[in-house]
Amino acid sequence: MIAPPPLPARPAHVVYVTATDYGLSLPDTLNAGATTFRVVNRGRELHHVLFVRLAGGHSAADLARAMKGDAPPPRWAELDGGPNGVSPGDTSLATTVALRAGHYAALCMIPGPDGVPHVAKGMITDLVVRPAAYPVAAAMPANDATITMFDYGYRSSTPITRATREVVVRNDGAQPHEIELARLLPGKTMADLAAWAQKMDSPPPAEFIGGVSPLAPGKSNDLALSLKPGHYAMLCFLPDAKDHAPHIAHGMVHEFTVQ
Ligand SMILES: [Cu+2]
Repeated sequence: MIAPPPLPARPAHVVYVTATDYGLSLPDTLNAGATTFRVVNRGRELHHVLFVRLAGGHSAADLARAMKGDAPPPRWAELDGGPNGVSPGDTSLATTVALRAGHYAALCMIPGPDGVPHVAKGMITDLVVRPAAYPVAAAMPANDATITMFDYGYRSSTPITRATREVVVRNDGAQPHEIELARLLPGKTMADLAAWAQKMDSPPPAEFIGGVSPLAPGKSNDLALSLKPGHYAMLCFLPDAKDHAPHIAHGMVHEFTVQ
């Protein structure tokens, strides 16, 4: 009997997902286990990848239909994160998702200037995850900080600095949450970013560098950081379950400076 080779501490390969206006290109089949993704944005609008695990034999097309209008994801769809929004022309930070065998949809929920989420323009595709030969949890990378998301805010186990590399991001809230990481352009403030986010119809006062796409309560992703000096904000744009206002309006913003 041949033993499987030992697993590297960090997954050796990265799956690059190409985003265009309006499509996502990625493999249609992957193996279960900790899988690291980066989004390459070849479009003119902001894009991310959100992995949604589908139960009950549902497909990506079923999910697209169920999410028409402003409807929240249905009960059979579990938000599993992924690499969050990255500015046009850039490649996102690497985000690791513990894929489990089954059927997923990969999609972009970010709206354009017209307010229509990209998923409604066809930016959604099916992903089949095959069973792996080893336990999924064993392959998640080691980490040096944990960021906890809650209703409504972020808590970091240790300050985020230039030296911070692997971060576990976990949702301890009762609602889904995300981390969108923005680096403010020189001279711009959080107020400028908040004002821009209301309409998104002008060039943003920040660079979006990725993060963790929406995660269901209790779920986690790993985020690989390598931050250059600057003024950053992590934000959650998800609509609130009660008043539908984006979570940034409930104070879900964390500003920090990297020296
Ligand atoms: Cu949130």
